[in-house]
Amino acid sequence: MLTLFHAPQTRSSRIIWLIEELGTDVAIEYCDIAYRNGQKIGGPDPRNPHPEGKVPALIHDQTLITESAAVALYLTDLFPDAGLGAPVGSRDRGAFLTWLSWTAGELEPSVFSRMTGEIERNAFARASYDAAMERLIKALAAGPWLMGDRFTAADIMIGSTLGWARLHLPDNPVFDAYLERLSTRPAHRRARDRDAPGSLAAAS
Ligand SMILES: N[C@@H](CCC(=O)N[C@@H](CS)C(=O)NCC(=O)O)C(=O)O
Repeated sequence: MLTLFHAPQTRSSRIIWLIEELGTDVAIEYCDIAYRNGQKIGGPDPRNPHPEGKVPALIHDQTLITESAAVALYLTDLFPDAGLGAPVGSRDRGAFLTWLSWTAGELEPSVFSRMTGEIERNAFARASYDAAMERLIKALAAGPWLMGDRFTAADIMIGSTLGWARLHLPDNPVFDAYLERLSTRPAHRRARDRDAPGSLAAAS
């Protein structure tokens, strides 16, 4: 049994997208969180098993998995037939792990340093941001997906970050074309419909 603890318009939204791409059955527990985008919006939800009260948190039977990249790896390993990951021993495994980790370790901090203005005050932050953007543009320019012809969970991790951070990225058509390709995926649309509780009912 798989259960995802989720709050709308947060990093757990990308896990709903992944679940839709995988076509697997995962129960979604909509829960409260204390902060969104740095703003206090409530308190941690006592039902949420994440040690810091954050989302995403995934429970698989008795096992708790947190951190989006770990959740993405866990699910793609659990459902290898969906072809959204890279099994141990496959040629793509190294690149796949690299992009998942790079999103959390390099891309997100770079985007935050751009959003907070840190890159204007700190030469190292500026250099890291520029390097991240250069690497990403180069990787996406070949396309259609991050790792070439095959769409993977790394596209979900990177694509969701680029989506919410688009205004803070360089004005480069490579980003727009990539985001456009991602937005036409049926699973992406279905994930948006499931993001908030009752959102489908509200829309109809
Ligand atoms: N590195 C974590 C970050 C998780 C995270 O910060 N999630 C935010 C939502 S985007 C959250 O739950 N915030 C609530 C809080 O800080 O209390 C991941 O990628 O899973």
